[in-house]
Amino acid sequence: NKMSIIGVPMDLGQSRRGVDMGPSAMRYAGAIEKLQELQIDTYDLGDIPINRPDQNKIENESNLKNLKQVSEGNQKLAEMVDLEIDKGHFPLILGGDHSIAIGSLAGISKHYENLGVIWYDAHGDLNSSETSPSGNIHGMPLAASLGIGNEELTNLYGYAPKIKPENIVIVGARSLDPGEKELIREKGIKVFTMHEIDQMGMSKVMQETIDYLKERTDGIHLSLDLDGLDPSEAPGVGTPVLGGMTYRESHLAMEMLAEADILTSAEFVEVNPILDDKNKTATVAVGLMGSLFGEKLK
Ligand code: DIR
Ligand code: MN
Ligand code: MN
Ligand code: MN
Repeated sequence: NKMSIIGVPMDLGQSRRGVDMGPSAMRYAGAIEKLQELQIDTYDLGDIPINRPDQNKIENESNLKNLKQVSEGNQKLAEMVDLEIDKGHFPLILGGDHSIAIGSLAGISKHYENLGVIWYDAHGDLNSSETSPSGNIHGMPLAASLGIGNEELTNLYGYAPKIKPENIVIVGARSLDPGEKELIREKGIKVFTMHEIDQMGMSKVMQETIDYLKERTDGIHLSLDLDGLDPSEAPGVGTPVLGGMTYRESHLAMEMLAEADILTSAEFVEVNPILDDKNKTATVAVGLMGSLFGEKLK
């Protein structure tokens, strides 16, 4: 029942400044206190140092923005996550933009044969340098972890791939780029878009997700991008997309995961306090952590 909190103040995987303050915003919204209330033995390891790019030096060896700093930060994160799992601690990673999932998965997946991933997001994050419309690495972590894209990202922490396409479930997608749709089709990745959530209801979507992953994986990571929620309830994100999952649906999803007791690691990303409304999004994130770590069961 030991949990390690790792903050990753990374905002170089996308173009809106401020998401590097996400870990602070979630701590100020009471993340650590919430976990302690739930009788979790919580170790806050603070934030990983992230190097800023040298503004005087233009790097144009690829169309990947801030590639060097993003991969360096992710390398440090992977080492730290790996170490915490070695100690038997549950890693809870606080972002930072979603590019940090590359490091999280690199550190986690060493410990599993068949790591499952629940990708709770408005986006697929399945772009590569070839398909990305933006050059932003936060749109690429799932592809990179599948071994698709630039080698510095795919081979981070010295091995590839980190995950298998059949062990992924994307929940809440409503903004997929053409290259991402093609990859989803080609690899047969399981996706519950907003259409399915509307039609089936969140309860059935999560039950299917849990049943599907439970029988084929030996560990499950939750990667929760706050832009998966509707921007009316989580406005502090860099790439908001209308028509998202509600606060209530998201709590239900977290409660079902708590009840199923299947998660072995988790991360909360893309909280940007500069774009937020009085730290509302970080507060929502902390509330979701409460449900995810068993508030209802206590
Ligand atoms: C878009 C946005 N698909 C891109 N991705 C985001 O830049 O690749 N992911 N916002 O969370
Ligand atoms: Mn290890
Ligand atoms: Mn994302
Ligand atoms: Mn997103």
